[in-house]
Amino acid sequence: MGSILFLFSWYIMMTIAANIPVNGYRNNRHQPYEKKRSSRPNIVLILADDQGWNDVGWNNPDVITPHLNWLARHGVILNNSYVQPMCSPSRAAILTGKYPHRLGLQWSVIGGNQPKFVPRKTPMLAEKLRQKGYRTHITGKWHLGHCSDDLIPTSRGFDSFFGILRGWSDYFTRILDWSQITMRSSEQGASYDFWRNENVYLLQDGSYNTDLFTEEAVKIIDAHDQKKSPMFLYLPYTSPHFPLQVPQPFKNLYQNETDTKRQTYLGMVSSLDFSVGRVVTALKRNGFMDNTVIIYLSDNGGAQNFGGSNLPLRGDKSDLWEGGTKSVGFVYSPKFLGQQGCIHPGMIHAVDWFPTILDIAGHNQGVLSKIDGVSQWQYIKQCYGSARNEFVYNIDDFVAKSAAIRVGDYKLILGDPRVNVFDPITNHPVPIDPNNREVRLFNLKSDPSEGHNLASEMPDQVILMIRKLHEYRRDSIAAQNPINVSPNITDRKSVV
Ligand SMILES: *[C@@H]1O[C@H](CO)[C@@H](O)[C@H](O)[C@H]1NC(C)=O
Ligand SMILES: *[C@@H]1O[C@H](CO)[C@@H](O)[C@H](O)[C@H]1NC(C)=O
Ligand SMILES: *[C@@H]1O[C@H](CO)[C@@H](O)[C@H](O)[C@H]1NC(C)=O
Ligand SMILES: [Ca+2]
Repeated sequence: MGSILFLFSWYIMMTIAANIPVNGYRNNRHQPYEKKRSSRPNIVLILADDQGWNDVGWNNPDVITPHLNWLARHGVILNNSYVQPMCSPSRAAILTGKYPHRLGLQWSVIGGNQPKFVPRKTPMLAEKLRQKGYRTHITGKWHLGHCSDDLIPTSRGFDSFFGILRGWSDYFTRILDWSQITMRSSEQGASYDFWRNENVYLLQDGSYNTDLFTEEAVKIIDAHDQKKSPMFLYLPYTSPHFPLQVPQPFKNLYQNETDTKRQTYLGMVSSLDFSVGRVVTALKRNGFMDNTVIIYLSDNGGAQNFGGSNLPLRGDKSDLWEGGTKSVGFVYSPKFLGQQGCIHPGMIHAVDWFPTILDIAGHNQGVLSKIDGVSQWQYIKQCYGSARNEFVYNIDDFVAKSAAIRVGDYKLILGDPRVNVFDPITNHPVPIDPNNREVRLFNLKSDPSEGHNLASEMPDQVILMIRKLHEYRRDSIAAQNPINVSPNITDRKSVV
């Protein structure tokens, strides 16, 4: 108990300190002995799960994220960075550089019992980095295919995996059980989901998943030998995704929050922040900060029915509005960024991280073919400009029959903007309307909250953008939507 109190008084002090200008890590006179470094930077990619636009300290001062604030304010804040509206497609785009409609992942996520996955022939980021001599680790949530051994992280480029294979699980029991969420679902059964590499890692000590991922990350950092190789550490946390669970002291940080869901959710955001602080401390302690690039993103917008908020943006997790697709994020690196402490206005899409990270790793961009992403590294470093002027939000001609595209300041949405079957407010399954023929056009520069549909005023712009969508849809493949199979994930081999 005493140590918890100590921890939290320290946490409050950090919160205060985070608002005071401090020296960069390089000026810190307690800088540890610097190990000889490899010529290529370590890359730490931290992914939050369902953290909304209004759920970080730099967008909303009521959110207590001192470590994230510090890193963001001393790095480059990404203010025009986009992802897919849900977990699996977003993670697939980030780790392959391809739009989900070219992977068959444009519809919803990979269900807990669904044999659905990133196509086997698609090269993934960790494989490419490993070829470049990187040590590659993932601790956290995979959610890119789990129905057979050749789809899990250690078969897709990672030297080590510690975490969960599916979309979520109880933070303390590590069991996925839909009845816990009160969400009606076609998925039945409850099963355990926590792994070390290819093996079930059974842990029934009541520890909190966020802490487990963090402790593993710290161990990986402490064990890493920079003289031998650079490191890619992928940290896809499950926070603040449901179920709403957090150790009480973090909830106590929001005693004035009257919405109990929001209170717990914000506690989860602060516990995530606390974890990021521990990871950064480990990087500093090992003398790695001078040779590391940290990238922080959320995989999609906040889910309002589980405490998230995307205000002032319109929409929610699982839809094509800005609230579902505009991600919070930053890049921090005292060594490699040209501009620091700035807000980057450049347009970035999830598919850009694959070539951008390979660019940081010194990979020749010319040999990357058949991807949709472009390296944004030079633009992020200068905190201005972009390698793109347009991107696809999604194209689903198979299940939802909807699409959305961005060109310059304009955004076109065709059909039902939701891509999930659950109503975000009531949690009840509300089938997508594939016959919805609505056309919506917005100027996001003058109307970032998508309030004023310009479609009837600007028919030429609508036609131009529909033409562009047709070009992108040429490479589309059918949406994978297989029926559910065995619910017992620990018996993975029986599934396919
Ligand atoms: C960042 O994005 C928000 C939301 O779209 C926008 O309102 C704001 O003006 C942007 N800030 C900067 C500095 O560009
Ligand atoms: C909660 O509200 C009280 C009364 O307005 C205020 O004194 C206190 O500082 C607030 N606490 C937090 C954590 O915001
Ligand atoms: C799930 O599969 C594992 C491994 O085959 C087995 O030990 C366990 O009993 C199964 N659980 C259920 C609920 O069938
Ligand atoms: Ca998510």
